[in-house]
Amino acid sequence: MNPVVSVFRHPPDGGRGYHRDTRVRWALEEVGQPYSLRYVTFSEMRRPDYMQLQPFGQMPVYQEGDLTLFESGAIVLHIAQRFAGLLPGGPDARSRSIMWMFAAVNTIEPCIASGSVGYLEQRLQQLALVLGEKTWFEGEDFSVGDLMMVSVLRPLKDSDILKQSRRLQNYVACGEEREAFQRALNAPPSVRRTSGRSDENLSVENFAL
Ligand SMILES: N[C@@H](CCC(=O)N[C@@H](CS)C(=O)NCC(=O)O)C(=O)O
Repeated sequence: MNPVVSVFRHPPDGGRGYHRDTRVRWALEEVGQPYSLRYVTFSEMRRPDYMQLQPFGQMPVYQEGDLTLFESGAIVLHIAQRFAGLLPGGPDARSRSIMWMFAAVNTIEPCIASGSVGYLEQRLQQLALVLGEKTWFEGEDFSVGDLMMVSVLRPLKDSDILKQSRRLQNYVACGEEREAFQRALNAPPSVRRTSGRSDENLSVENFAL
């Protein structure tokens, strides 16, 4: 049975792919694994049956047979380990690729969430320095580390802070140009929201988007 990924029925970002299901669907697209979607509303995410799957009442949730996972980082790592295509062959390169994945969710993403511009500028300068003129962190080969780093940096792409770094801007653009990313971004068009509030009677301000 194909994996099932939960996605917002009415994505508050209007379908721009900034929610954390995109990284999961991108990973599945990269490895060529077909999947199904479960559309959830904010209210449904508060129901006991959903909270048994995701104790914080958030998305994404990933279900594959008897396995249920939450936390987008854990899900993407599982996909990379379960299906070929996102982890390099050599053990050292594999570990480095996973290290970059953690750097994205554990160092860069919290820094973005902190809202501290000075702190973020410093981290991004350091990140750009390590990337150098390489296309990806492991050189020519795209890996799960890049998938997660691009996913985390994407929401900054129109901000002055990312515009300061040609390298990181190119890096994000290269990620977004990948066919697998485009498939993840453009599917499923049916969930796109054209106007209006995100969900029934629950206020969006109270949620992590
Ligand atoms: N650390 C979690 C964060 C999940 C998260 O913040 N999900 C957001 C959508 S991107 C959400 O469900 N927000 C609704 C809420 O917090 O109620 C992950 O990476 O999966």
